[in-house]
Amino acid sequence: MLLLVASSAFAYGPFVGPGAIDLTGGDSNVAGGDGTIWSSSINQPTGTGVYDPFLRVQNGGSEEGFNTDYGTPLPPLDDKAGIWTHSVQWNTLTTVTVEGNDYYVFQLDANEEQSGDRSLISLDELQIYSDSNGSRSDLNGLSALYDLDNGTDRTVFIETALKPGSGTDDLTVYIPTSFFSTVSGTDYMYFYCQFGLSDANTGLETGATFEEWRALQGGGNDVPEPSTLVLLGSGLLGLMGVRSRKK
Ligand SMILES: [Ca+2]
Ligand SMILES: [Ca+2]
Ligand SMILES: [Ca+2]
Repeated sequence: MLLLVASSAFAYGPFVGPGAIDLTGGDSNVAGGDGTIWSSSINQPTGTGVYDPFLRVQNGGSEEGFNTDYGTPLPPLDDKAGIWTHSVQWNTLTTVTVEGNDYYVFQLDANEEQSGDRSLISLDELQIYSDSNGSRSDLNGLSALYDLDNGTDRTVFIETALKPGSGTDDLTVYIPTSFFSTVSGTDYMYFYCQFGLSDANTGLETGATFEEWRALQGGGNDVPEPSTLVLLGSGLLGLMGVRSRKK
C-alpha cells in the first residue's frame, strides 16, 4: 500500500516547540517573539548600505565565536583569523526602517556539507554586547544588550541546501535598534554566536567549513522603498496564516 508521509519539501523538520524559529522551509519574515524578524532569504534592502563580513567561525560539531580585533597569538574560541573577523563600531551600522521601527540587519553565509541531513544547521546562541575596547580576547564582565535566549531558549533552524556553499546568504535577521539605545556610536559592537549545539546525528551540527556573518554597514538611515515595505508587511501577515494553520 502507498504510505504518504511528511509533505515538507525536506526530509527533516519542521522543527516545532517553544523557541523554535524554523526557517528550513525557506520561510521569510518569521517573528522571533522578541522584536526580531528572521528570514531564510530575502531581497536586500535598497539604498546606501553594503553587507560587510565581520566574523568567521569554523569548527566541526559545534562552533562559537565573536568579532574582535584580538588575534595574537590566536583568535578566541572558534574564530577564524583573517580580514573577515574584526571589530565593528556602532556608528558604521546602517539603520533600516520598516513600518516605523528601526533595525540593524545581519546576514549569515553558512557553508555546510550538502549530503543527507548534514546541510541543516542550528543557531543556538546569539548575543550582542558593546564595549569601548575593540580588541577583547573574551567578553567576561559584559552584559548582553541583545540575547536570543532572553525569556525563552530559542533555536534557529536553517536549511543551507536552499543556498548551498560559500558566497550565498542563508539567513537574514532584523534586530531592533531599541536594544542598543544606550551605546556610544564610537564604541564597538560584539556579536557572539554559537551553532550546532543540538544532539549529535541530527544534521544540525556544524561541518568542517566556516560560517560567516555580515552586517549592513555604511551608517545612516536607510528607509526601504515602498515595494520592499509592502513585501515585508505581507510576509508578516503570511506568517500569521502559516502559524495558525499549524495549530
Ligand atoms: Ca550540518
Ligand atoms: Ca538557544
Ligand atoms: Ca551559504
